[in-house]
Amino acid sequence: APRAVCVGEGLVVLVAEPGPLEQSTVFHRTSGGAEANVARVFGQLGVDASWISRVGDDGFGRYLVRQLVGAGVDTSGVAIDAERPTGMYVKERGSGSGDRHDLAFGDSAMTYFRAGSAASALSPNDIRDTASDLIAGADLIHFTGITVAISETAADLTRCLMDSPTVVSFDLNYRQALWKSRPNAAARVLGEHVRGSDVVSMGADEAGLVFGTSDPAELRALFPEPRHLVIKNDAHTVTAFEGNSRVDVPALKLDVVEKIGAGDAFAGGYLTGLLLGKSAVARVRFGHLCAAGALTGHGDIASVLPLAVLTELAELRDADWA
Ligand code: KDG
Repeated sequence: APRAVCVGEGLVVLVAEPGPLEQSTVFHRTSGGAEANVARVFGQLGVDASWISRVGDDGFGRYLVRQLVGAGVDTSGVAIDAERPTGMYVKERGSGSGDRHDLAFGDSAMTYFRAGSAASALSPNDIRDTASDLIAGADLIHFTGITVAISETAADLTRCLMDSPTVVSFDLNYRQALWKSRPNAAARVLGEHVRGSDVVSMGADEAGLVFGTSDPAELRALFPEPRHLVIKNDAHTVTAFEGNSRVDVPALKLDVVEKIGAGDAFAGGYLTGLLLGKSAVARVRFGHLCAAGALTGHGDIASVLPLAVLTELAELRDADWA
């Protein structure tokens, strides 16, 4: 099986019932964190996946590790940090009416409790020892703009990863809240990571916010460096460049319940397709099919179809696809 390593923070997710937070009395606990989510998709699809991270020496940290192990992910590269807590965030679900009427149905508000978390202490030290073997043996390293943004030391780590000879996958994952103390740095630092990676994915909307354009051709002109550049136009279509070739693949038409986590599920599917040597169209369809699992539920985590089913659907004729 292909081997992949995902590097980034895992977060405990508390879904408030009902919102707004001032009135929430019940919280449903689940788990998230972009790179951990991707690792779990890999695990479900039979990719030999490892997660490199730091968690607190607390019940939430143990819970996150257990979730990853349950999905078949190797957690030998996860350090337990006795000094700092496991990060978390609270999710208030939009309903389009009722308590959080300011949020559209399918959108959610995220409130982070992660400053000073165990994972914010990620640094190049975390890829020495055990983890250095994981990195050396991997076919792919995946991380996102969240890892880049959580601290200076974590950004030092992502720069080390970019310098490694392994194929590096970078998902933009622009989180405005994580850049608010230095809003002008986002375009420069994230742009540097786009240029330094081999496989890059970004949402058209976030690309517009960070780089000033959502147009796939303009983004390709801005970033000719990564061999693979994937632009996701919300739920509608995904444009994937490989070198100079371009495919546009429509998404499935779904009743969207909630979007958080869909990008990670897409990345897990797309990258699995890449690791398995699938065509560009099949890779994007793998991504769409996995994203569907996240879009149709409230969790950040997608449960994905078995690989054999994904493969069959990815090979449909265009007319039978969407
Ligand atoms: O992509 C989903 C993630 O945003 C969510 O799981 C939380 O990692 C997270 C973040 O930092 O926003």
